[in-house]
Amino acid sequence: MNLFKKRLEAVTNEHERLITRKNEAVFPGNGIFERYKYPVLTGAHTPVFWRYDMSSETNPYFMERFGINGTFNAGAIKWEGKYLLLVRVEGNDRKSFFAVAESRSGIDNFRFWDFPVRMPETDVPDTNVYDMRLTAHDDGWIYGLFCTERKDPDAHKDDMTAAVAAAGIARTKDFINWERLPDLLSCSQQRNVVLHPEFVNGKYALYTRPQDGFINTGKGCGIGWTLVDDITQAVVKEEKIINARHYHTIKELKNGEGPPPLKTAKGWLHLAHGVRHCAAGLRYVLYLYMTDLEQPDRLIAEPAGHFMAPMDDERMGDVSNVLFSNGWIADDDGTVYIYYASCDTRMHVAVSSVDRLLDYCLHTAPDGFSSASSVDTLTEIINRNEKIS
Ligand code: M1P
Repeated sequence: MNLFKKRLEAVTNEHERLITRKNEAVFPGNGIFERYKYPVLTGAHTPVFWRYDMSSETNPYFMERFGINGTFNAGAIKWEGKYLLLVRVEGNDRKSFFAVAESRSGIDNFRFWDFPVRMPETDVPDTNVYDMRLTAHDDGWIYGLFCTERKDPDAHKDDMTAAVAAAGIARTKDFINWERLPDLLSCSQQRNVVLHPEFVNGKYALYTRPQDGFINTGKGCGIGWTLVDDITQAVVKEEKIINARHYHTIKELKNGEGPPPLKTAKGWLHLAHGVRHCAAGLRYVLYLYMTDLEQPDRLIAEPAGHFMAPMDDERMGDVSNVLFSNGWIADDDGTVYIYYASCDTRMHVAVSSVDRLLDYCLHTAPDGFSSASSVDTLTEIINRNEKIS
């Protein structure tokens, strides 16, 4: 067999094995959620015909022509009975783009659609687009809000890193055809902007993340909230911080809203990421908080510390020590599929339920902001348990 045929067969068989592999829940876990053994998406899950020129004439060595560096930070939605991920795919050239992958189970066998998303541009072309949050809004559209990154026009000519982040807004009914709306107008840079699924006082409501610079939030104190009259001309007029950063916590450096919140009988359930500095660099973990059903901008519960942090193989990747999530799906039976990425490299799933997540939020002590207060919380648990035994 010649090299082309040998490699074509090996690569195709390996790809098929990967995308048909069954996933397995990992027990016993912590009772709050179950992790799954295998990532649901990696660069190797992308179609062979994306990465390779399939012609023996023009690609006699059957070598990659378009390398995929990672598949991560995916938005998620249940659509026509299938679990869809709107994936951030990053090529070896460092550019990200969006692509849809679908699964019937939500935990395995995700398969990419044949073509990536062709996202229309505004008058100012995007250099890089990433981290889409999908919101099925009351107005009937499915919105995709994402970060659009462009070179800072005010940067010194020798500065090849200064960038500006803004919130791109697009909407669709089929995930193939997208209408691009003007970017969110804001006096600060913005990343991790998320559309609330319902109108609030007849307006569109956005979770924001104001930041002074491209990386540092600076005076931006946390996750913001703003109401917008017209989503086709969205402007941040008043911005209120609804989930603040705090000294010596998992979110002292920055935080950001994850996917759109889930509506539950006891309030809106939010998944977010928190970032702190440590000797190894930045550490990104996931946390949960809740807001009032009638007033989604009013915090009502927030367990101390992280809900999920990177562990084992999740620690390895392009940007180590990072978990990030911008997609989750709640099924009608209350099962919640939490899609999270590790180290800006691959996608995983963890499964829980609305009841379990509410129990976690409402019965885990909040942060007392000191060692002594943590000892008090622990002592109370031990004392209660002593009475049981
Ligand atoms: O590299 C970790 C994450 O960094 C950014 O998140 P944030 O704006 O909160 O710092 C984003 O670029 C995100 O894509 C990335 O996963």
